[in-house]
Order: sequence, then structure tokens, then C-alpha cells
Amino acid sequence: MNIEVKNKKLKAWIQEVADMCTPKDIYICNGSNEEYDQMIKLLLDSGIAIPLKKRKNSFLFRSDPSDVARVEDNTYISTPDQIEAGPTNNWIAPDDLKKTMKDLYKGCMKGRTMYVIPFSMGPIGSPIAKIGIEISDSPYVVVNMHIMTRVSDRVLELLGTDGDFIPCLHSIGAPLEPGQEDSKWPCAPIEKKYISHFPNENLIWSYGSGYGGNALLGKKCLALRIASAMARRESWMAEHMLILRLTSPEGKQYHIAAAFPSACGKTNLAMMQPSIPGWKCECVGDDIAWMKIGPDGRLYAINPENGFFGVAPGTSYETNPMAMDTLKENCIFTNCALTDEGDVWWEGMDGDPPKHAIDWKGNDWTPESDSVAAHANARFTAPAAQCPVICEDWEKPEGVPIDIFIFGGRRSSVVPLVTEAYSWDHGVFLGSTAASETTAANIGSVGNLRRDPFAMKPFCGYNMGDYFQHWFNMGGKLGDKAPRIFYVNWFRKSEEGKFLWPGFSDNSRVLKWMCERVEGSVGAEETPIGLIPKEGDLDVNGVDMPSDDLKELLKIDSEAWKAEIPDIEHHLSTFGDRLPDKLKKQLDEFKKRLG
Ligand code: SAT
Ligand code: MN
Repeated sequence: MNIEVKNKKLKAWIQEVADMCTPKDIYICNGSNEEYDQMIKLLLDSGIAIPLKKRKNSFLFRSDPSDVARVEDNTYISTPDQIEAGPTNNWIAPDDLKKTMKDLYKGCMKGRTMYVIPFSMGPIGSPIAKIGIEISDSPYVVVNMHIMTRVSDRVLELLGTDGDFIPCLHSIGAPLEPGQEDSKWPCAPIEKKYISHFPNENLIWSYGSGYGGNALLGKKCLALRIASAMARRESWMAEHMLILRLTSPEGKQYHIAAAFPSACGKTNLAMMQPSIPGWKCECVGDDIAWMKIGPDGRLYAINPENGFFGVAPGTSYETNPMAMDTLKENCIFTNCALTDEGDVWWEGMDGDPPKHAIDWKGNDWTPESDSVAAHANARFTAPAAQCPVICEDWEKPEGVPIDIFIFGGRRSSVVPLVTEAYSWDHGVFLGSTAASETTAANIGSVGNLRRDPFAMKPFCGYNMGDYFQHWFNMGGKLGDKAPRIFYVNWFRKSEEGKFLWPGFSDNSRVLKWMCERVEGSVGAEETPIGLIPKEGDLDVNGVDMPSDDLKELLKIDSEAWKAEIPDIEHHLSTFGDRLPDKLKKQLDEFKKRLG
């Protein structure tokens, strides 16, 4: 071990894990740039990291083709009683799960270094921040954690001898025998992958995968699954939401938090540059929001992360110029294609595709190839501070006051461009029945409609019926200081299958309408599903769009909504007696409005 650990709980835990996993050595990380460089050198020397000539201090990694996304089927919320995990989570009793995993962990780090990564979610020392320690046998995880969280020896100082932290144990599950040649991306087969959470003990155990949310345990595991359970106990909120600041031409600031499922454009919206003159947008966070009620009774949000782990394909100067500028240096790319010039490339990047490239599997690729060059869930890991439009208050310990909540997803039909909830309770109904067509962010089929309440289906660390009740309770506490709630769908298509709304920077037009609703300066039309913009109120000045398309975008087809009722009823019925009465009431009212 390179340094002496003073924290008693940590010291004991390191010993326990080392005895179980039997690594060849132990290294305690300090988060310094030198450490990052050393780790990258190690990854370069073993041929795992590929340097990018065109981007300073940036590297490409290729994962095993079986290890390319979160594995929801192998993700567990392990509470003593299954009912506490609820119908949206996989469950195994803690004793059984721990027994199975201990067998897997036994000797699993043989031949590898065990890294101890002290990190803070949220600015170090902030009252909202939480300390985690990840133990991992993957140097790839170490460098990613350096960017995505605040890794620092100051975290250990802060812990002192008796401070508490959230233990996050991770192994790729690939022991290395003496003389055995290591593979480029060692991991365990799918049936041995476990992403386990013990919310009653604030404990995370992950085994078998080295990719994204399966392995960077500060993100979905700690900041959403474990944090959501803590938040319920302590009356705050941990949500799968971007946070942005919108400033009007008059200089008035609005803070917006928006929940969309993975790979539905959170990063694009978080960095969006408004197409309407005079409006300014700045990014506070692109994936996770932790929110607490402040002394003035309003809801304040912080971004607990330190970087962006964004979907690369589809990111371009057209769709997200600010992300492109964030990616110029000091980044990690995973499963992107490599050009002959030594740069990364992915489908949807600006300009013509390269004439030749090496695809994400390491094979030759040309535009004539049958397969994609970059995996659909290829990712960039980028420091948030490098974003040209990062909000100056993004690290403010007390956070920013939220005015507006947005829910949404990908729906090619039925759901209009924007709706405002009639009330907080109605907003909770909209969030709890949110549905989206599935994407490549999870292993599984793509394009199926699934109910993804509050975009939290894969991330809620307890019974989701209780989560809905928690939202009602927070609304009760916030009273008239509660954010207004809206629902959006940028993805509605025409009968010919073409997107009706231009999206991206024009989404500012929809956000502007929301701000005007908050100010009470524009009206809205009542419909069975909620309030929609009155004709002429949505600022589409300068948008090249047939007026019929706008009508289609805002059309409410009552018959199509009625046809959704059985699915909504079925979805809500899965929560049994944990379904809040207030949601049943909302459903009844919705049905009445539809007639
Ligand atoms: O792999 S992650 O969980 O970090 C990304 C995502 O699915 O949103
Ligand atoms: Mn996400």
C-alpha cells in the first residue's frame, strides 16, 4: 500500500476486500494529474488506450463487444423484503446475493492491482455532497472516475479517523493467472455480471463489467440508486435530471431541471444554445440533480458529478456545438471509431464520413461496410469545467433554485410537443406515467415503448410506488414555491416518418413559453392531457416549418389517448397497494377529461 489509511472503517474495509479478492498490490488514489498521467501511461503501455493525434491528452478505448452498456437485467436492489425494492427492480435477498457475490469475488483480483478511489459527489466539503470510496481492479475505471467525480486525497482528510462514506466495490471479474496474457478489455460473461445495491446499508457491489454505469459507481449506483433511497429517508430528491440556467433578454434567470431516459438528448438540451435572439442558456449538469429545500422554501439543485459521460453518436456541431468544443482535449472516448488521421469519429458527426476507419471492434471500416463504425452507445468522458457554457454557479455548494421541471421521452406519435401540468399532483401523474421508446443505453432491444416513470425506472433504489408518494410529499412541503411541471416530446414524427420539430437550439422556443407561463404573461389552452400553447404563443419566428406541422405537433388525439388508458392502468396497477391514492385520483380525473 502506498500510503497509510487513517479512517478506521476504510482501513478495515480495505483489509476485508483485499483478503477476499487477493490482488497483487493495493494503490490508494490521490486524484492528482500525475496520477492520471501514470495511469494513462500504464494503459498505453499495455495497448489498451489508443492515443489520439488530433486531440490533446485524449485516448480511445474499445470495450469487449459483450460489455457495451448498462445491464438492467443484472442490476439488483437488495432490501430485506422484496416489497421494499418494488416491482420495477430485480431483487435477491441480501444474504443470498452476498453469498453468490462473495464466491465470485473470491480471488477475483488475482494478478491485478486493487485501486482505492476516494471521491466526492458534489463539491468537496459542500453540505449536500456525499463521500464514496470505490475499490476497483480496473485502471480504466480510475481514469474515468478522475473525470466524472472529484477524486482527491482531500476526501480522505475530510473523513478523518471516524468519518463515514459509501463503500462501492467493483471488480471486472477477470483474475489473471501467472503468465496468462491479459485481454484488452477483461470482463466476466453476462451470467456472472451483478450490479448490486444494498440501500439499507448504503453499500454497492458490482462485478463483471467494466462499462459506464456498471463500473463508474459514483454515477447511477451511488448518485441515483443509493442516493434516491437516502433522499426519501431525509426528505430531499435525487433525480435523473439535467440542470440548466436560461436567461431572458431582460436578464431574468430561470433554472430548469429535466428528466429524460438515457440517450434521449439530456446532454444536448443541457448545453443548448437558443435560436431565439437575446436568450442565453448555460449548463449546470447533464444527467443527475440532487435537490434540497433551501431556507427560503424553494428547491435548490446541485449537479453531483464532475464530468459528462455522454452518448457520442449523433453529437455534432449542428446538434450540440458546445459538447463538441468540450471534447477538444483531456477526454476519454469509448467504442468510437478511429480515423486514419488519428481522430475519433462516430455516426452523425459533421462532414463526410471518413473513407476508411477502424471501427469500435478494431476492424477496418469504410462507408460501404454493413455495420456502424461507432457503437450506438459509444461514449465520451469529458471534464464539465471544459464546457464553454458551463454556468459560473455550477459548483455553488447551495445549488441553484429550480423554477421548472420537465419530463419527457421519445415518442414518435400521440404525445404533443409540450404540455403543462394543471397542478403539482397532475405533474406527478405525468411523470409517473412517462413512457419512451427504448435506446441502446441498456443491453436489450431498441425502439420498444416502455413506461419509464420520471426516467427513473432503472435508477430508483426503492419501491417506485413509495417514490411517487415521496414526490407528492415534496410537493406538499414546497407548496406555492414548487417548480411548475411540464411534459415535452421533441420526437413526434409525421406519417411519412419525418421528425416534425427541428429540435436542438429551437427547443429554446418551448422553454421560453414555459418561462412566460411562469411569469403569467401568456395563456394556455385546456385539453384533457394538460395545458398547451395557444395559437401564436409559441415563438416560431424564423423557423422554417409548415404551419400544418405545428398543428400536428400540438394535436391532441383523444382517441389515441383513450387507447393508452389500458396500458397506463396496467402500469399503475403493478404498484399494488403502494400506489398513492393521489395517483388513482389523477387517473380518474384524466379519464373523465377524456370523456
Ligand atoms: O452507462 S451510464 O449509466 O453511465 C449512461 C446512461 O445509461 O445514462
Ligand atoms: Mn443518464
